Amino acid sequence: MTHQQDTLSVGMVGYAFMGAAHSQAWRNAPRFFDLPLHPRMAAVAGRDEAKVAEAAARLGWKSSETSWQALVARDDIDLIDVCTPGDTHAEIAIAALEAGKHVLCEKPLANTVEEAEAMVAAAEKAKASGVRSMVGFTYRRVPAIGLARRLVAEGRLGRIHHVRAQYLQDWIVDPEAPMSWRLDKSKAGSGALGDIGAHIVDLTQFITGDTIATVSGRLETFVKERPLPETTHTGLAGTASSGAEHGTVTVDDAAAFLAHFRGGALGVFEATRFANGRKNAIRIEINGSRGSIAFDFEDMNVLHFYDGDDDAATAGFRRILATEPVHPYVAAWWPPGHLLGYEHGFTHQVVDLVTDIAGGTDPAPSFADGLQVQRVLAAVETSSHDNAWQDVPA
Ligand code: SOE
Repeated sequence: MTHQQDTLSVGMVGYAFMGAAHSQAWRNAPRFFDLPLHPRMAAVAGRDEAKVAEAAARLGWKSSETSWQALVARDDIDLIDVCTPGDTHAEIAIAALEAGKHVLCEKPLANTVEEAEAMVAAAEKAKASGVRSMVGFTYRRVPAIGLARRLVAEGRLGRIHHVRAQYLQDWIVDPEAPMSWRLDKSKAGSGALGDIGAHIVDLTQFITGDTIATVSGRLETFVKERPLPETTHTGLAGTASSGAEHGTVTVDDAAAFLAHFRGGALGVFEATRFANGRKNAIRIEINGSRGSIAFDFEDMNVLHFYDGDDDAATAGFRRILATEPVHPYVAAWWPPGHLLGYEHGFTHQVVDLVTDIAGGTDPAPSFADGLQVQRVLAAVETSSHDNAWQDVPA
């Protein structure tokens, strides 16, 4: 499927926050990792001709298109990278797969279970002709998270009893923070639940190798009306317009839920954009019969590990700096102690995807994994609505 033997020609849709992160990854991956195919940053698509051309020049893309359809129609492109809001994921990804392009799609996979199911069907069909697809849960590719999964898989935690996960942000705690697409259900599907709750659902299932069977949750929208934004945005929250016009927030500001894993573990989850002072805190603690691990993305190079087999006199959580060459992905970067950051997960994602495409293997997380996370999110919404525990279909 590749355009030239040793090249993977990439077209990206969208060029805002995620587009910038993905661009950096496509640029950096071949500079630090020995890749089997060389990514060629062929084109970026967006609706505004001048802005997309400026973004192409700034982010390193060779050309630009003013519609995703034009991008998908180009026969010099092997892979479509979807970095748009959730309401367009299904349409773009399915069209790209049907055109024989590999697809990398931002999380959450879609805005509804139905859309996600259609995407999985398209991905399964395309797979028969060697077309690959992946959903972008990049935090899986933080070295300390990879180490956590390895410890669980090696049995170092024993049987898992507790899974505790929080994703805490505060970028809309100010009631004057303006409306944005992330606060609009028709664009984003859901609020904190899908935007950041999806990450902790994926991460905890990735680390434990287990899946969530049933949930009981509550969603809350603390601020229901917000000023409409100015057209220019600064940061996630943007800038409010000086006029008094307001829009209605149609998604959750926060989600809290209990979960029961198929393997028997009890889970407690929290996803919020109102945790004043917490900027991007992804906190995960897992307790097993032999030990525990604890992680916080605000100190993302570190994994805390408690080994219950240690001598009682000296046992305690040890702070592992996951920057050794033996830790996942780290050997390609800097010497020990020279820390990695947010953007490295995106680079690792490109490395894994390109390696799978070249090797003819299935990338993970697959669209089916994305659908499974979507089912958990939908179950939390239903549980909140019905005030009852809700099973997650296997
Ligand atoms: C905004 O809440 C956001 O950018 C999410 O959309 C990302 O998935 C998360 O990684 C950081 O926060």
